[in-house]
Amino acid sequence: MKTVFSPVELKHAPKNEIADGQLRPAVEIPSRAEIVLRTVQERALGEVVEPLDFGSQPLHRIHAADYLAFMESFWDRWIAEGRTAEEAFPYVWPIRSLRADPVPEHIDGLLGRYSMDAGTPIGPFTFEAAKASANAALTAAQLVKDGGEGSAFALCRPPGHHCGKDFFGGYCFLNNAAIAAQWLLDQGAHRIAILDVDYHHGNGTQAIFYDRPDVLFLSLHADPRHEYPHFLGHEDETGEKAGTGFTRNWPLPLGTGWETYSEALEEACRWLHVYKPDYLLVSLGMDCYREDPISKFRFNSEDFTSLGQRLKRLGLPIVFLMEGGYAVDALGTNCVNVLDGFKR
Ligand code: SP5
Ligand code: ZN
Repeated sequence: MKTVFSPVELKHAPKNEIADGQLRPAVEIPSRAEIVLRTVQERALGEVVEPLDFGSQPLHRIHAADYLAFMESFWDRWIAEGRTAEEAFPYVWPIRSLRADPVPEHIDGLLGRYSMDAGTPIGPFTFEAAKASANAALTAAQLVKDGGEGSAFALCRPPGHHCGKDFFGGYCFLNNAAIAAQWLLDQGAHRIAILDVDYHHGNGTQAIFYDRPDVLFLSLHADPRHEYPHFLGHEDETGEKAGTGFTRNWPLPLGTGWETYSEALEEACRWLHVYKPDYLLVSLGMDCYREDPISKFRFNSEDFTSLGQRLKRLGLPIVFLMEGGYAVDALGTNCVNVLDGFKR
């Protein structure tokens, strides 16, 4: 299986995040991608290729033009404001009773207007890295569509599944899976399924496709009653309008291990079997691991192999896209276990 990765993805290098009432060391850091890359090479998963540049058009198919313009211009504005902090955080949001529009002109208003949380710093090279990450997703999709590959791995960083049409958050700035899904549809595919196995609910991806039947969104994750993103990912969210029935969520209790997880996974696989997508995109987080520093599931490293093996049995063309996973020492092993399990 080929891996798609660009060193430009490493240029987003957050120092801190706001968590637990503190400025804490960031967990979504460049070494995550480096260890996955190294393990891909050590275990000879397959060739590593650089992404092609798909330009801005595929981004505009998912994200709002004003959001993309904000992301593109943000760091220059931050500097022009005379801000000296080496990374930016939002602190005020247009929640209930406040107006998202008109879009503010003040830099702090803009940050809040286009974000969902205070845990996702923006630095000088954040958007450049996010675009490289999206290009990795698109290139992996193209390898499977035109390159004669039955599967490909987009080593995406920063991740994508929390950010929506017009907001960043959850360490995500461009929704890589959504961008790749829409690109495949625009190339002539009829139905795409996205299976999100990151520990956190993929709120951004769900919201983007919530009213559409051409993208089936399935997510297994920690119950949002007890875990980030807190405000989406409940069992009763099943889509709306033409998309009714094309979203499914399996919120699972804190402490979930492979035994419980795999039962929910079997249900998700049945949905995939019925839907018969042209392509399956897997939002692949490794944060279900028992040692993950911000998560509370109990996967062992071998369970990631089982996950890959189960996905193989679906017999679908598949694009893996990396999302979360913060136990850096084991991240390479856990990620390549999925991909290796899939190959076997
Ligand atoms: C892509 C992805 O996995 N994003 C996750 C974003 C989670 N951000 C908020 C994490 C808050 C964790 N709080 C628990 C801290 C334990 N000390
Ligand atoms: Zn996650």
